[in-house]
Amino acid sequence: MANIREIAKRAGIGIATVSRYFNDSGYVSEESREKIRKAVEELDYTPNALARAIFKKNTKIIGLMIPNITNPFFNQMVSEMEKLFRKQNYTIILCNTDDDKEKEQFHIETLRSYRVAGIVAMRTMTPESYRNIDIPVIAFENQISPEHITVASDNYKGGMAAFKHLYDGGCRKILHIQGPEVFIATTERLRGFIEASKKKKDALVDVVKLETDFHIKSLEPAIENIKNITDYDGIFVFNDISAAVVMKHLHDLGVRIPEQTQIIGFDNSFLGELLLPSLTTIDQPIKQLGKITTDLMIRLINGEEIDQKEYYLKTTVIKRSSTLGKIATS
Ligand code: XLF
Repeated sequence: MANIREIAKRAGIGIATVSRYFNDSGYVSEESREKIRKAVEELDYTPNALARAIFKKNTKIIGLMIPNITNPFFNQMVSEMEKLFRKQNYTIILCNTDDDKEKEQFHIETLRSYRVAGIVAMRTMTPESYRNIDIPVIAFENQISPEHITVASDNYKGGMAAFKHLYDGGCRKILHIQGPEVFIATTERLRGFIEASKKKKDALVDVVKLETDFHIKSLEPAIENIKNITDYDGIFVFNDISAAVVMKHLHDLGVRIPEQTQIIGFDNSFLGELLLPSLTTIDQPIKQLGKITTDLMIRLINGEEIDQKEYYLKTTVIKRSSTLGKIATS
């Protein structure tokens, strides 16, 4: 394929002029324009949009850092944002970090070299790497700094609602399976759960922490290792995908859900409806989370100063068949 050097040669004018023409970055006489147009036609030249955009520093590309591409919740978040960014004529580049700091740093460098217009950093493991870059960045869940915008669900209230729902459904020996501390969202869910449980003196509460890479193959043994899991009449699992694995494990042990043990997850990803029994869960409002994140990003790209830095969206109990409680509290 022809390049601009060949165009310049064919048109009989300098490369700098041809470059100015393609980048719309300075004066080019009408006579030269005509010669360039003719050369472009003769050589069947298609200017490289990315190269041009990089040069002009105005790519219509957003980098989306996704912590775990196998998790349905993040699939749904990304689909929502991709749809909304596309409506604004932006394309996304999806970077899977696997919650790995080095992988994430590598992706940040790549996105910077592509001169992306903005980055959405979901559950970042390396907030410091975003602090001094000259691209708009929005954090989802784990914060970057007080100056950066953070969007998340109200995980604290969601944790409270999960406890209340199990308690209202008659559970008195309740286990919370907690996510890793580096996931701020799950630490907030735990905090809400504990806070709500303090008000109910007749409830016995235990917490176990899961530390795995959160791929199904690693989740299974981690959950099988939880001691005395059959002692509880209610289990709040920190996300839907882990709740699905807990349900499978209990099923294998012959535990009836919800008669013997009630289960509540967190996310309201599409997975919950497919399980048997279907999973009661705390809804993270995926559509609104996606909308607010894309809207804020477009505003930042347009150079707007946004004073409000934190956006925590309301969560709701979605009652299905894995629990007995009737009242949907939020
Ligand atoms: O980071 C949290 C933990 O897992 C995230 O919102 C999720 O609930 C997704 O499954």
